[in-house]
Amino acid sequence: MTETEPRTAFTVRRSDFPEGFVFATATSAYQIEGHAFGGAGRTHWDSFSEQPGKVARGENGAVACDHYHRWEEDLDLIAQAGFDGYRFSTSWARVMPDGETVNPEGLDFYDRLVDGMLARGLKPMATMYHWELPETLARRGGWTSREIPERFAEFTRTVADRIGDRLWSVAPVNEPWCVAWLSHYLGQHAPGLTDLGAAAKAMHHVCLAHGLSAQALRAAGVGNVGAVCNMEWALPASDSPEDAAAADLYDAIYSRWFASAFNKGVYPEIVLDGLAPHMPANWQDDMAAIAQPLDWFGINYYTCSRVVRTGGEWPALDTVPGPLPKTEMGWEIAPEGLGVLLRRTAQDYTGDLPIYVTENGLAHDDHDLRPDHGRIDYLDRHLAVARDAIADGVPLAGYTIWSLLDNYEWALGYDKRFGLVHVDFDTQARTPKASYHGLARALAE
Ligand code: IFM
Repeated sequence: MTETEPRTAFTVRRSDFPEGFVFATATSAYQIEGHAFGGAGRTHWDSFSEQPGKVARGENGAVACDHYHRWEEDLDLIAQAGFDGYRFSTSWARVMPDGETVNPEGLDFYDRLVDGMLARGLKPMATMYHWELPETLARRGGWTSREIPERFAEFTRTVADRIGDRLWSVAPVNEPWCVAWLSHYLGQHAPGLTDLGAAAKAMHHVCLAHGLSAQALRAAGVGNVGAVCNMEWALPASDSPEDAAAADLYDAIYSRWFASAFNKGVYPEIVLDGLAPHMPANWQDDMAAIAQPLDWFGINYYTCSRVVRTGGEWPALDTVPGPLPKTEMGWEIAPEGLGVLLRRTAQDYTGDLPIYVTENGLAHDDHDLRPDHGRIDYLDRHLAVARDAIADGVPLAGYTIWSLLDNYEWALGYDKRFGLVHVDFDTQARTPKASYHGLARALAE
């Protein structure tokens, strides 16, 4: 096989990784559970999807994959593939429909789910927040308000008091860049704002939420607390110094802001140059609370971006399509970037701390159940890069595939299929894809 020929079977296998390396797969609450069930409250995604033009076909997570009722079948699929762990998330609006008052059914659901994982030998890897903000809190300003980090810490303590004794690992917030920048500056996710002032506040409050929650989790006796940040490999679109500077700024906003705040307690100066006038009052006083000691650091990696300098107001940059083959999301397939970001994160931010790839995967054209060889190829190439990073000394301790199931891909609705398992959204039938079977073989070897 040549380097460019697509792989139709995994070449990488479990034995290529160190003893104890954790292979897992991931989902998130709103994307799979079915928020119409079990007394969950309305979230800002419910209201966002009702706004014309915000979400493809106006789809929402009311039913999603009906995981609320089918969780046992789904956990069986994870265990039968030979995974060691399951990265799931808890919905704030399920546990506290108005953001403050506990819904016992919500806590009961996560209790059953965690016990179900343990019964199947799966490590419960929890994320406390994967984007479904209770609508009541969204109406009070959401992530632009300082109230949210404090309420969030309360919520995570409530979850920890119920299931914290059985969790293998916990991260407070999934992909803080999406919570803040994508949702308040780029306007692509709920609440859909395009406002630099709101984005600056959200960029800080989501960091504070991480820190206060990490403190609350530890106070509740929970161990193995980490962080999950998404990173993109930012490349200048041309050789010009302007594009190089724009790519550096893009990288700082996307990939360095959170890694630096969580691990070093400082924000990159190059980003503060633009955000400082809009930051919440006395934000500097929160930096010590943000930089809580962590047990591990997670990176979600999917793609690279080609950055250009534009005119106009700070940050005056944009991205343009690049030349590499693309996934169904239109994202370039650039496994090399995973290696670059793993090495840089260890070197500049986390040192000896274990790093996990907490998400990697692709949307593939799986509508008709033909073998998803493109997914096998994508995952195999990224796994090979992860293996090589370990050989170079990166303390990478695990790798998580997004996603177990085809699910609700946020503003793009149900059309983009990321699952190892196909979901028929009319019947809710689950059908493992070729990648699922191939992985099961690779993990067994
Ligand atoms: O589906 C999302 C997930 O919710 C967070 N990380 C990226 C995935 C693919 O876009």
